[in-house]
Order: sequence, then structure tokens, then C-alpha cells
Amino acid sequence: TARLAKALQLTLAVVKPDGMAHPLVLEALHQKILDNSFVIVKCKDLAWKKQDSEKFYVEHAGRFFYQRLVEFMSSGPMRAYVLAREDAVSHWRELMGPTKVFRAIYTSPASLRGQFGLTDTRNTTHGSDSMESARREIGFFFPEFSVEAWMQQEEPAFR
Ligand code: RTP
Ligand code: MG
Repeated sequence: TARLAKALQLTLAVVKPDGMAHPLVLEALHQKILDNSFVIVKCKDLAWKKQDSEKFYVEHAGRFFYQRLVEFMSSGPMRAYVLAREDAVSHWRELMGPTKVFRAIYTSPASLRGQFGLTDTRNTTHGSDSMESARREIGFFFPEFSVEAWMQQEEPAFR
């Protein structure tokens, strides 16, 4: 029904290069997807050139961590997911844990960053921080996918 589709949100989740290099990150992430009733709408592996990285993180241009961030994000393979769930954006952020690794370990040891984060930059995963960011970021990673069209379905369909 339309009600079902309206309750759903989409978010973008990305396993960053450090997460792809760790043998347990994908397993832990998939377990969280299952335990929390997320649906995987899209999934793909990709790798960025430095220009992709700079474009995606343009809002952080000039910050002290920008250079290492863009180099890190173009240093190896990534896996991107479009995830659907009620309240997907904030729920996924919760499962990732805080950005900074000390805070993640200290306040959310069971989160992905709490378990696997290496540094404040090499923090395992990305998750959109709002529905607006999710729309922009899903478009960046999956240009062929239409969030609008997906959301307008009477109920989620998988073709
Ligand atoms: P994201 O956008 O990736 O979900 O992360 P976030 O909202 O939790 O953090 P944000 O402040 O938007 O920063 C984006 C990414 O930049 C790297 N970062 N490094 N102090 C540092 O070294 C630092 N601060 C941020 C992280 O990879 C962070 O996810
Ligand atoms: Mg952010």
C-alpha cells in the first residue's frame, strides 16, 4: 500500500577502503542489515579516482583533514549500498557510531566504527546524514537509480 512506501526512507551506506581491507567488516555490516530489517535496494563495488573523492567531499574542502580524506577515499575499493527502512538515515548512523574513533570506542563499542574504526578519517563506513544528503549521495553513487521513482511506488518492488 502507499502507507507502506511512505514509512520507508532510503539511505546510502558505503564501506570505505579500510573497511574493505578488514576481513570482518562486511560480515558485521551484513549482520546489522539483517538484525535491523534493512532491505538492500542497490549494491555495488567501485573505486574512486581522486577527482571523485574531491567532488563528493567538496563541503569539506579546506578543512585540515581534507587532503588525507580524499586520498584515503581513492586508495582502494569500496562497496556502496542503497538501504531501505523506516527511519533509515538516522538508524544507519546509529549503527555506524560516531565519526571520531575514540568517541566511537568509548560510547558505542558495538557500532561498526566502535568495533573497526582505525582513525577519525579511516572510520570504516559512510552513511548519509539527512534525507537531502541521501538523495544527493545516492545520485552520486548510483546515477541510474531514481529515488523519486522508487519512493513513488505503491509498495517497494524489486525488478
Ligand atoms: P560521513 O559524512 O562520511 O558520514 O562522516 P560524518 O558525517 O560522520 O563526518 P564528517 O564530519 O561529515 O566527515 C566526513 C568524513 O571525513 C573524515 N574525517 N576525518 N578529524 C579527522 O581526521 C576527520 N574528520 C572527519 C571521516 O572519514 C568522515 O567520515
Ligand atoms: Mg558527513
